[in-house]
Amino acid sequence: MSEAGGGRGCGSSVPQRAPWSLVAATAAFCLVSATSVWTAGAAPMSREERQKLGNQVLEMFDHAYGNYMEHAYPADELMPLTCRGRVRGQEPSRGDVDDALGKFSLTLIDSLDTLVVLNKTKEFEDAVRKVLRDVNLDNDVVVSVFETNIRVLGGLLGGHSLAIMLKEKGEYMQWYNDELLQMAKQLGYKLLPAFNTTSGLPYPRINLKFGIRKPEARTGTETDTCTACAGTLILEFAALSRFTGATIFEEYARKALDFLWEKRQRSSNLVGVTINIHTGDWVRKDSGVGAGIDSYYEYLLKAYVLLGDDSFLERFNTHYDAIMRYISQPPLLLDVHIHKPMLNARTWMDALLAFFPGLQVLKGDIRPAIETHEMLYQVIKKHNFLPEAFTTDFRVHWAQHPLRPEFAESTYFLYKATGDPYYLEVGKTLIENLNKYARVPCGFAAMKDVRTGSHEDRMDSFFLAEMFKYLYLLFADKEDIIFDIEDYIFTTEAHLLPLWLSTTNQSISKKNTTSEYTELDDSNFDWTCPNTQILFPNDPLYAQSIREPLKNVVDKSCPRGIIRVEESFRSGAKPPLRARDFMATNPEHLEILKKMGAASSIDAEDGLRFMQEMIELSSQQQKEQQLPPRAVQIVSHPFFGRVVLTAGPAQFGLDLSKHKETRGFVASSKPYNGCSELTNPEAVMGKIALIQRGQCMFAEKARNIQNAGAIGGIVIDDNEGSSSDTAPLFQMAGDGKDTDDIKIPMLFLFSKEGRIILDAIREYEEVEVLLSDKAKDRAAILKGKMIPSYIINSNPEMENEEQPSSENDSQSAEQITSSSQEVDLVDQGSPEESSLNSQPESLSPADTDNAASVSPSEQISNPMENHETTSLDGECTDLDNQLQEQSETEEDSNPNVSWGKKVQPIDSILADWNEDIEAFEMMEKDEL
Ligand code: DMJ
Repeated sequence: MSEAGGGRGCGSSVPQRAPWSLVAATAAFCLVSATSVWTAGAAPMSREERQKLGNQVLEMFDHAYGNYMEHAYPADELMPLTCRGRVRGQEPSRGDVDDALGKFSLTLIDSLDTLVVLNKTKEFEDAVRKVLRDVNLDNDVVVSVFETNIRVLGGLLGGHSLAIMLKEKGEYMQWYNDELLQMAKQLGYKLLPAFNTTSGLPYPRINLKFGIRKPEARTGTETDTCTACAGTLILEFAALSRFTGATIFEEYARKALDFLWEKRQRSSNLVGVTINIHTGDWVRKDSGVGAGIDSYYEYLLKAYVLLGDDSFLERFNTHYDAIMRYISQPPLLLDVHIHKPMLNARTWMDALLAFFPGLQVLKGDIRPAIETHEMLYQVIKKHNFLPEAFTTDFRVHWAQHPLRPEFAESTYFLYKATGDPYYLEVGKTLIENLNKYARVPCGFAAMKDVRTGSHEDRMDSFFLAEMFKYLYLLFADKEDIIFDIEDYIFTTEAHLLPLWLSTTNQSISKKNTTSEYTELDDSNFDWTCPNTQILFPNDPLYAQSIREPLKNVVDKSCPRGIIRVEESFRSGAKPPLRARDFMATNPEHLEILKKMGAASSIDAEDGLRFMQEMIELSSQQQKEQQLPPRAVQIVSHPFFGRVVLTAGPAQFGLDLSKHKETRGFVASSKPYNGCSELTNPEAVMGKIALIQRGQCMFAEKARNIQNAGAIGGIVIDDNEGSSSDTAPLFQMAGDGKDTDDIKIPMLFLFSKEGRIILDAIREYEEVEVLLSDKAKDRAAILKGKMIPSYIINSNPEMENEEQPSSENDSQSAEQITSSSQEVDLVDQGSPEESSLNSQPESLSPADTDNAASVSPSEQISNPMENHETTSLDGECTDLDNQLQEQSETEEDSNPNVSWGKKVQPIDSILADWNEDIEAFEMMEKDEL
């Protein structure tokens, strides 16, 4: 294997050999792995335990990959609840999410190099043969250029990179003759028409068969794309060019990056979330490090590492400086406006930003990486997973979690950089949570709602491409991997590209490197190499000391506003009018409102923030009027609580958030619509009645089944094919009359979720469910039942032992029920059980969220007053102090950061006023 020698060095401390030789293993191109120097802090984890966890990751991968291959392949993805493949066009459309699916066996391609990392060489060889035999890249499907690039092109190139490595070793893949590379090239040519714009930014979508322009293409009318979509191509495209010698790919990807750089907001050096591909105007001017932008930054730094082109590092460092100045408010990363970077654009963060600490490790900026990672970990500990979006005071903003790997990625890189065994414990928790909450008989299911624990029929391909790689590598020693991972760089989808590409076919970069960078202030560019041995040579407690002050940041968080603003009013100036206090009948308020944007730039900023708060407040209020979703958990054999369906609540009947859950066997009512007195009361008596939606009011159905003796009801949508994946949940309204007579709980399931219960009845006859506000712990559910112990413990090793074959889990579970491994939980008193019992139902995360329903900015109507109040109960002092210190430090070290000084000219603010309001509204609409 040749070494990477082409890239620009990092100053004199860079080792002569392959400066980025640790890129893949540590993601820290200048960091020396600190794993060997660790001597104190969190208790070290024994080799034995690490191996055990590594084996557990292997078993989990087998469960995910095996079920995909058995039940879904050649479809793009597995639907783990219904245990079948997701074929585009055959399922209700989920919108943009489906643009990753090109009928090209996505999950298989995305999994290729994971197989090699996990030492499954034989399976890799089989998988490559299948790809070559079965995959068609010429389907009449419109796909996302970004997703196809990172998952499919990246997957083929990662597969090719490891195929040639294995071939060179002489044992496996001896027959391989660059076939994956040829496929990658074919796909590369299919993507090129997307770049046919004057700007060079690619269209967001392309038809694999018909391209962009042909009438049959059904695409090519888009005007906007996201920054990450246009800026996350260079690694794959450059690798394709350098592997094949066809320079065009690298040229096109470079041109798109050049254009984005040109269009950066010149005073803030930030980029927006979406850009017009024809005019280059920013469409969304909010800027963060998460959704829509994330991997643009990642690829600038990694392109420098892989291609050795200084211009990429210069750009990255310029952006990084801006990110740290405006977006980073450790431990938070908050979106701002590109042209008003001191103004936060929202009060919530998205889960995609969890990759950023890993990128900071690569950059060598460890402290903020540790801080943000710690904050994220505490959010995970609160909700078991990272919700898609969460507020600055750590409430759930968007409750979904599609098993994203970003946090595992950052955990891995932080472990490699610090050697702190704390990060191994973090990884262990991730494994436990996946097994406990996401594992279903047929794979791993995304979380529909982290608060209820309900599932979605979805297992994205990135779960196999990334999650298992990072988790396995976290616990692996060098000898556990059959090749030297340090010779590779990870793409954003964790595909491996060899560093020796930096010295291959370099002519492209030489030819196209622009010389515009002379205009930049070179002092921004950090050419030195942070090195963990220098950063904390004698202080193995370094990482711990950074985490320590943050250890209660989530549990004891106080709602926070935009601290930098609040600080400026502590001196006694009159606090600004806040949205929550505004009364249209108050003349003083109206006067203040009139003044906003007219008298001074500070007033204008107040006005802008006021508008932002009004919009947030109104959307918050809308949300508050809605009851949170509920859960239907199937507890009988063979589900044992492992399948949780998202259910809509009713505005009448028993409120499941206030009462104990209702548990019972299900029975279909007759008539099925439940609109008249039931003719089968004996069948539904003491059971949970299933009723079809339609033909009469929900309340009428409830009364009819209640009169027949049912203890609860589930209304199933009559609209065939409807699903909570594709339609927003709603609550069942009453009939306009007094509904106090309805005492039983009623829940609503869309047709697809309802079908899972109906199918279960057909197959197993007796189906028992739990109606509740959130999924219940399996140990508590199964108390007193004779069930296999692996179900309780989620102990995959035992699951393996007990499953006689790789047949589907339902059958295996059936056999195990009567095996000698049965456990009676009556006497066990597991810790989970006792903690569940000791926790009042009303303290569920969902309720807590509801209780704290006022938005963070609203709660700080008077910062001083609020500060005192919260300090009194002793809960918020640390965070407040820390944030105050941070704010003071920022002001000390960077005069630009002072709110009072950092104001834009009033006319520029006024000019942007309308656009901002539109942007806020848009943000609220499309969330991420
Ligand atoms: C992956 O497909 C890639 O990591 C991408 O860059 C964004 N995130 C998803 C997984 O969350």
